[in-house]
Amino acid sequence: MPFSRISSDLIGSENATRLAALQEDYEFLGRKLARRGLSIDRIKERVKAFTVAIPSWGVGAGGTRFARFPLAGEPRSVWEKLEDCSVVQDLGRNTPCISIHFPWDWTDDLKGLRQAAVQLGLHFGPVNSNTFQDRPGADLSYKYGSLTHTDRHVQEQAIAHNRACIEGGVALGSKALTVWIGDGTNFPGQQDFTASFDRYLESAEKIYAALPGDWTLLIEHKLYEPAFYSTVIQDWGTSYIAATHLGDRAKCLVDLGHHAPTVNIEMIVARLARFGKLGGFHFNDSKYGDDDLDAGSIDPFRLFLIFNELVEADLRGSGVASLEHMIDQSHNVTDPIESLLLSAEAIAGAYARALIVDRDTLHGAQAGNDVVMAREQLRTAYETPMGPVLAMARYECGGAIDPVAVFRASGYREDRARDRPAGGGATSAGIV
Ligand code: PSV
Ligand code: MN
Repeated sequence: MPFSRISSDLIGSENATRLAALQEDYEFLGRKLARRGLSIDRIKERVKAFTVAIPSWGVGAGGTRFARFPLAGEPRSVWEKLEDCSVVQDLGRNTPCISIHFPWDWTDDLKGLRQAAVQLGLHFGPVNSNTFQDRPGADLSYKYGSLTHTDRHVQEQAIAHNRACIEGGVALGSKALTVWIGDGTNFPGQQDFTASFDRYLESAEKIYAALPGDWTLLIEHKLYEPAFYSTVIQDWGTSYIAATHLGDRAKCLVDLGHHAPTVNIEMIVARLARFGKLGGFHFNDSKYGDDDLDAGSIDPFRLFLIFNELVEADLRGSGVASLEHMIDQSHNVTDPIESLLLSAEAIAGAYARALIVDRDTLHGAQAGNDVVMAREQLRTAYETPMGPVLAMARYECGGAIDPVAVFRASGYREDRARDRPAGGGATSAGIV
C-alpha cells in the first residue's frame, strides 16, 4: 500500500518560522541549567535516546461503554494504523515503535506488515493478546473467564491464542508479549479466589514455556473492569507473585490507570524495580478510574514522580534502562494523532525533568531528614520548563518544533477523511 507521509519540506518550512525563537529559549534554559551544574546538551542527548511505543488501537477513535463517536478519516485496517503511527513518529521523533493487539490487528501478511513498518522507519514492540472478548465464530466463550476459566477447554483456547500472538510477534520482530485478562467476578461467592489464581498460574506457565529465549512476558494487572467485584490479577502484588512464580523473563507491567485513585504508583514502581520485576508501562492519565486520558493531562506531577523513581532505579543499576514504555489511551474526543504527539511529549518531558533533579542534594537531605530541602529538589526540577530541550531534540532528529501545528497545517486528517471513507470495517472493538 502506498503510504501518505507528512512532507519533510512542510516540516522544514514550518520549523524555519520557529527556529530563532527556539534557539533563544534553548540558550536561556541552557544558562539556567548550567548554573545548577547541568549540561543542557547532555540532557538533550538522553531525551533523544528515549522512546515510547504507540498502541495500534490508539490511532483510531476510542469510546466509552455508552457510545463511540467515529472520527472522519480514522484508520480502518492495520495498514492504515501503521500509516498514522508513522505520522506521529515523523513529527515527534520519539515513537518509532508500535505495540500491536491481536486479533484486532491480525493480517495473514505479517511479513508484508513488517516490511511496511521498516519502510516507514517503524518497528514492532510488545504484542498484546486479547482474551477479554469473544472472537466471532469462536468455539468457546470467555464470558466466565479465559486463562482462569473453570472449563479446561476454554483455558486451552486462551492459551492457544497467546501462543499464536507469540508466533505473530516473532514474524513481526517483537520481543515481548503483554497479557492482560479481563477474568474476575461480579458477585461474592461467584468463584473461588484461590482456585482461579491457581488456574491462572497453570495457564501462564504454558504461555511462558512457549516464549522464545529472548522474549519477555509482561503481566498487566488491573483493579477492576470488566469484572466489578474481583479481578484475578488485580494488583501489583498478585502480578509480582505470578511473575516470580513463572521465572526471570516474566515481569510486571504497570498501566497507570489500573489502580484505585489514591494509590501511590511511584512507590509501586520503586518496589518492582528494586526486585527486578518491573517490565514496562502503559502510560495514560485518569481522574476517576481507568479513564485512559492523555498522559500528563490530569496529573503531570505524578508522571514526573514515576520517572523520578525510574532515574533512581537506573542509578542503582536495577536494569530499568530496557523497560517497555508504551502509551495506552482511548481518544474519545480528540484527534488521536494530536493526543499521541502531546502524550509522548509529556512522557519525555517527565523523564527530562527527572534527569535534572539534584540527586546529591536530594540524597543528602533524605539522609539528614531535611524534609523541606528534599521536597524542594523535586519541586525545582518539576517546575523547570523543559519544553525547549524536547523541541530541540525533535528538531535535530528531523521532527517538528511544533508537531501539532505542522499536523494541522498538513491537512493530513482532511485528506484521510476523503480517501478513507467510513464503513470500511473496524479492526478493534473501538471501545478500549
Ligand atoms: C485494559 O484496560 C487495557 O489496559 C489492556 O492493556 C488492554 O490490552 C488495553 O487496555 C486495550 O483495551
Ligand atoms: Mn493497558
